[in-house]
Amino acid sequence: MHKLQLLYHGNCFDGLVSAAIFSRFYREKVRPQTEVVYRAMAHRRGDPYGTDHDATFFAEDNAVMDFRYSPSPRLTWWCDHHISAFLRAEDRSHFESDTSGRKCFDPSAPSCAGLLGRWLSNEHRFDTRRYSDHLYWADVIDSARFASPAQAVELKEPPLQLMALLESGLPESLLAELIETIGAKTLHDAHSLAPVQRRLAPLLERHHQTIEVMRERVRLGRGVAFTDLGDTDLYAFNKFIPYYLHPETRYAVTVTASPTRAKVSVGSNPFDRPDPLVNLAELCGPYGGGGHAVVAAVSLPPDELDTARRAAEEIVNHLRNASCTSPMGPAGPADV
Ligand SMILES: [Mn+2]
Repeated sequence: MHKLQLLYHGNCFDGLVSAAIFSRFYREKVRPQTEVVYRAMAHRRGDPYGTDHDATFFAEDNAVMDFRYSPSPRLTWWCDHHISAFLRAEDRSHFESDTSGRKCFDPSAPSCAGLLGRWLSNEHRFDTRRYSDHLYWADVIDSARFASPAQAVELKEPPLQLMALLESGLPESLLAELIETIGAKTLHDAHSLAPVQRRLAPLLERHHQTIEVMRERVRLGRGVAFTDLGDTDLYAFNKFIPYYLHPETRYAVTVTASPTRAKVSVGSNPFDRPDPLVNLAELCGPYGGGGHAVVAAVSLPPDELDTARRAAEEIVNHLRNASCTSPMGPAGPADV
């Protein structure tokens, strides 16, 4: 049977919703008799597609959603909104000279799923009205437009629990089941899947434990909240906890160590965005990281925790100095 390989940003609500919508679109509008092979992608040092892109894109059709561009002629569909989408300048020119009508990029889009939904409905006559709830939550989650730090941390709504579950890392088989369910049904149905419910209970318990550990450890200086969780197994932390604990936080830098990577997560307070903002994707770039201007990360192999800590220290210092030169001054507004 005809094969579509669908590569998507894994462990990410937006990546999954994008994959779900594209998969349905492809089988409804492009080629109904298709076997879809899903592949979750993660940002890492070096080229995530390996040295031979043509070999990575092995299927008849290869689509990438919510993840980096490749100039390989075997990449036939692409949609992304990451400002770090192009590894090299020539990749960007390659995309700009594309005339297939099957590639879409807009770094101003709050979510890839939202961008994909508008593009498929406007350019490819795909009815996305059934996905209005999906797209609403993808926009909220991927651009961190939560109503409050409490909404983002207390995780009462089912889509937010799905978000937390995805960030914790799931096996590819469950990711594929989730993509299929999200594409065919509601987010509520995806949330109700037995393997989802089974994993959620211990995850939410750990989440509350993480809040308490971060409460004890976070060091706030000049608006930068630094937390080192590298000696714990609390690597799937909710990135809004620092802003929930200390609303005056401008940037949060957190070191974590999981079995698969040492990581520095760098974010800016979405409820009180620093202005001017340090571009965090650019700040993480020299360490092999990337992401968005407002939230980015550096991921290293698991045995490079010390390197991650040194990178975190430099990033914290940079951000504290940046805070120093802001109009607010090092101590924030004067008391009145
Ligand atoms: Mn995204």
